[in-house]
Amino acid sequence: MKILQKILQDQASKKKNLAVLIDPDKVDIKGIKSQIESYVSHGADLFFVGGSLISGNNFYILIEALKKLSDIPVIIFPGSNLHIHSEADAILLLSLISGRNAELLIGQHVVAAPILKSSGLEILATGYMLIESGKSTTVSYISNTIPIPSDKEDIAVCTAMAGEMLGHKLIYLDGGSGAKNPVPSKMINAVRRSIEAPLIVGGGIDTPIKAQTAWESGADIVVIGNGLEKDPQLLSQIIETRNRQNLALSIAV
Ligand code: 1GP
Repeated sequence: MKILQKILQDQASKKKNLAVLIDPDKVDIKGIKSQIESYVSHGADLFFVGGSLISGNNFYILIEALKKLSDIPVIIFPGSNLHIHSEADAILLLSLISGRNAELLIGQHVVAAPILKSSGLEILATGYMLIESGKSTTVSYISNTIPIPSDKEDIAVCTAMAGEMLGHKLIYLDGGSGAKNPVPSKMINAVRRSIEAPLIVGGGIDTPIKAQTAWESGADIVVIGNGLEKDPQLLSQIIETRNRQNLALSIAV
């Protein structure tokens, strides 16, 4: 089954997903096997692989290890058009619709298009929105864009609606990796009510309660990267929260 189809199916049945984001520059390749085995045994739903800056060969090694050691979909979350590897299952083709940097709206996509076309990767067209999160983030600096203020739900709603109308299959609200404040629940909820597309939410979600809040507010997929880098034990608590959430929703259906 295609990954988008599975995400849509889970959205329809109100099944919440957890994506574990792995930054190739931050993994210890020597310990990667046990790290991946732990993610698999705990029950992660998706792997996102990426970072704003990727400086070594770990990007390729990591994707190949994930494919070898698990059946969990491996999705590239690219920081630039250099981050393409056909061994992954899919790529978030991000268009930074909260910004006005033409390179990240369409420029890099034009350059990458022929490579993506022949890669065999499933292309997940994603309207990517940066939300102000209490401190300046790497992604905001690198992308040279201003995030949407966290109290401006109307801007977020109209941006997400426009992104969906332009054909994006997924909408991603991101506070940026290591965000001080996660995307506010009021904004998640307002966006959720204004679009049909599955909603991904990430950035600064580093406790079970923050993950629960994002899911309850309408996120279909919660992304956790930094929190797990700092505390690998967090995964079991977040998974427990996801399972409780899914059980409650399945009883309510
Ligand atoms: C960043 O949404 C992701 O782009 C995840 O953020 O690393 O803060 O979990 P964290």
